[in-house]
Amino acid sequence: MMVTISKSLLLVVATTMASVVFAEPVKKDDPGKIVGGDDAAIGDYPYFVVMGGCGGALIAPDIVLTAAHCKSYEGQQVIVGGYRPTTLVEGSQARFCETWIADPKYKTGGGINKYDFALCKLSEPVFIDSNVKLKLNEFDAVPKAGKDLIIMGLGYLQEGGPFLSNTLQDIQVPAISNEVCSTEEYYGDLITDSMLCAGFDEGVLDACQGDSGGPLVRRKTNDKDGTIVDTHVGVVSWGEGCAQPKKPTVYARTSKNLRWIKSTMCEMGSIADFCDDYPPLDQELTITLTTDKWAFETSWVLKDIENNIVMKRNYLVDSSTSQHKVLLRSNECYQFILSDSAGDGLCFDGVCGSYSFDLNGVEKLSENGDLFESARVIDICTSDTPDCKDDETFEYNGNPDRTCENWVGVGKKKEIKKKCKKDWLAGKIYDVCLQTCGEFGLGRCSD
Ligand code: 4AZ
Repeated sequence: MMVTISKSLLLVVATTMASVVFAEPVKKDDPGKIVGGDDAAIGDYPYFVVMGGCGGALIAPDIVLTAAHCKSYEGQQVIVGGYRPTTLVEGSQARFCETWIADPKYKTGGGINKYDFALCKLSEPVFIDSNVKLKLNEFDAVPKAGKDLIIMGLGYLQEGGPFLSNTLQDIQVPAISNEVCSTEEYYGDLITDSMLCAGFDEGVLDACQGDSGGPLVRRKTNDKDGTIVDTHVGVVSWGEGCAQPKKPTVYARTSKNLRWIKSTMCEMGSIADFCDDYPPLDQELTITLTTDKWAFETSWVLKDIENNIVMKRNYLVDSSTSQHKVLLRSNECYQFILSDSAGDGLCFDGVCGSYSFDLNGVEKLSENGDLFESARVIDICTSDTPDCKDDETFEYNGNPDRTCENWVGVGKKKEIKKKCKKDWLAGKIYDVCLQTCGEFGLGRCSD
């Protein structure tokens, strides 16, 4: 646990950023409420962004994720790879916030913030050359309670300030389950699913004013090649005071807002890889139709929500089966309109055709041709399918060697199936080990 305080601190009077004073270093044995961080080493958090009053994280070469309750930073200079409040160190790069968008779901009041997310698009991208990578957490079940997380920032060194830090501070704090964080002694019903609490019961180490917007990360180090992957699990958002017992910092939970984050990034014109084909056509719909004895009477169209025709078919061959594959966007609704020009459905002389829909390999609907006369309208809505890859933060029973691949994927097929079906937090292991379990027909990767 990192509990020592930096040795030489240039302390900035918070009220007037212009008046800079040198103060005595904060002593290690200062009582009570210090935020309690260590000086980070230069280069430890190459994605950390100094926003001037808030923190942020570079989540794509040209996008910073921060908190909505920080002011709009449009036009403001920021420091990517920041380590000091107003000067550059090795690895720091200054940019300007070109555009700033706060989450429209963001709400503040009563001392709390909901959906406290905002994005800033940089004037120029920053390509970080480091063995430390940052990715966004996709899994609501992560982090498990008790898991060590890291926060970093240049915020107040103690509740009420007035001193901000002159060097980037970091601390490790354990994740607290929402269940515990919603008990009366903590924050009661102020905690929602889209929040995440982290900190010690007794306080002592904590984020504070000025740390807002900064990332809460789960660090994984690959011992073999020394690469580090930090998973962004939350944005510093709110809390009662700083480092108070049973009043941990509450973070905006990254996994709960990925769709907004990603789609907004792409709408802002980000160069993030996933924006190349945004919004992605990643939902495969298969339509299978068997005609009746008067095939030419049968036709259909598939329309999107704006009434654009996505696909249409008119048939000719009697009593034959055709299969049509079309890629749709996630989380959108489409309309399938099947018509029979003679008004006798998909039937002739009591012999009917049929049709069925299969989304990503899962049958959604199958009907016989006698359910309509002239037209049958079917709404087809897609949902989000997580990328078909294992959650890299998964480790069974806290053992770093028991990852999806190394624990789940080793052994006989039957054994693997059993492991995949095991309960893990609120779900099953196959919810997080998509790829490994999928290979054995259990996860979403299965055919
Ligand atoms: C703030 O004002 C703030 N200890 C952020 C986090 C916490 C308190 C205040 C939590 O930005």
